[in-house]
Amino acid sequence: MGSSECHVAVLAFPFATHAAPLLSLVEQLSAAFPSARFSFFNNQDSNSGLFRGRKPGAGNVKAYDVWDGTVAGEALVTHEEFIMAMPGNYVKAIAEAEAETGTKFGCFLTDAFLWFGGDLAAERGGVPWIALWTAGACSISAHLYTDFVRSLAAATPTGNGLEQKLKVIPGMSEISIGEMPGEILAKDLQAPFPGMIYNMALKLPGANAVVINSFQNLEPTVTDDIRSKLHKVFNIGPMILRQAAAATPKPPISDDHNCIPWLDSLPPASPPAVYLSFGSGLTPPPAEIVALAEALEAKRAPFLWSLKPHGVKHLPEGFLERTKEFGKIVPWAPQVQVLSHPGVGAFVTHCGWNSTLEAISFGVCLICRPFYGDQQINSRFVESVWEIGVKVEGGKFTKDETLKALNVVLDSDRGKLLKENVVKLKGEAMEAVKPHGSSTKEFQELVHLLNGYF
Ligand code: U2F
Repeated sequence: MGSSECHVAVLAFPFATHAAPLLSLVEQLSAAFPSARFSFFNNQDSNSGLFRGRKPGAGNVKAYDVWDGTVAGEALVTHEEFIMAMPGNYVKAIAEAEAETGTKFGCFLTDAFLWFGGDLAAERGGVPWIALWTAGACSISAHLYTDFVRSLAAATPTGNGLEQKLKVIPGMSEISIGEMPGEILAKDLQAPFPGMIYNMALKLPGANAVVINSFQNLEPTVTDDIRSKLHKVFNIGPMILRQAAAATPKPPISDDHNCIPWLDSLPPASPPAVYLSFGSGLTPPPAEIVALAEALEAKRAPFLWSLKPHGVKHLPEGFLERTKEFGKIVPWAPQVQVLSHPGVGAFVTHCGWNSTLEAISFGVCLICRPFYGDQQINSRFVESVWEIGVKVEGGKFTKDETLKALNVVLDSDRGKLLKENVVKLKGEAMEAVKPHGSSTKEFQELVHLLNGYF
């Protein structure tokens, strides 16, 4: 496909789980457009993780490092410092790549956070700008209504009114103002992170298309509404299931800490296992690690906990010894394989979008403790819209509230209903990625659109 060679600039945001879904999209597109070239701009740290084990220059995807503000020997910069180096760091690397190849980029495919993709495309004669939103339609909707939400928040008396539900935003009637991403309610919209997100909300309606890692039946009302605000929206997820259904599925992720054999070794009569993980970068505060540990010890259900060493050191004394018969703690788990294991019955999570979608894809109920960004909205959808899990009461892990949530999900009639709902959604996710499913169709429409440009 693609009559002539097109050179696509792919601009990744190097933090959290942003660059990986973008690379996954690029791989799907590069298979559809074998004669196109994809230059993947990202910081060195993220590129080295993402491209580890690949032959340099293999296929039609090539990684380029953008400067991230570090000077040799210095610690990695913060997100804020990186954002302050933008867009100059990308502009410089793009100019170097264009000089190296002698061709201008004919398309920009960027993480939606990188709002300047549209400007770079316009500077090259109005070539297309395609943006990938790595979270759900529900959170992009929130950003597109930033000015409206801020005006509502400003009109509420201090502190009160943040519980007001956003009934007038289609599909968001269960979400309260206080559950909006912090960047939307930020005092200073010029600060680096809120500024980047606000610019994104202003610029995205100018993108030729916005691609979302979700599927139509998951958020139909929200999606239909954002379709009316953006040029084109392509819901092509869950990408993790699309990958599994692909002709050449990815090799399984390594299981360095033997999580799967451990799950396999649980006796058939054992209660369902609890899996705990808080995404790529979060570790709950020490008091919440203690509360979680106390709840797990009291519950005595098997548990697998992805917890970094700096979190392990806050576990109560003797906890590891006392729980060694039924618990396992690892610094990193092959989460997708864990969630697809039949022995897992509950997922304690921060509700990052990838984790939420992975739980849905494999039919596992969630216990949510959101921290920042879209996580509050995702958790509210989990509890009140899809009814596939519960939020921890009070917003933080305490022993009693965690135990209560575990009991609801694992051992109650409500838990059975949540399980039925998540299994139903899993079925819809699997339908979406079938050859005639909605996400497959929308991916083909994206390819068709790009074919017109390339
Ligand atoms: C940010 O996401 P995070 O990286 O914090 O969290 P997720 O979106 O849930 O993605 C975590 C990924 O890391 C994998 C897991 C997910 O694909 O399978 N993983 C794993 O394989 N093993 C582990 O032990 C732990 C995790 C942000 F914080 C969120 O709010 C956003 O929704 C998200 C997307 O924009 O980015």
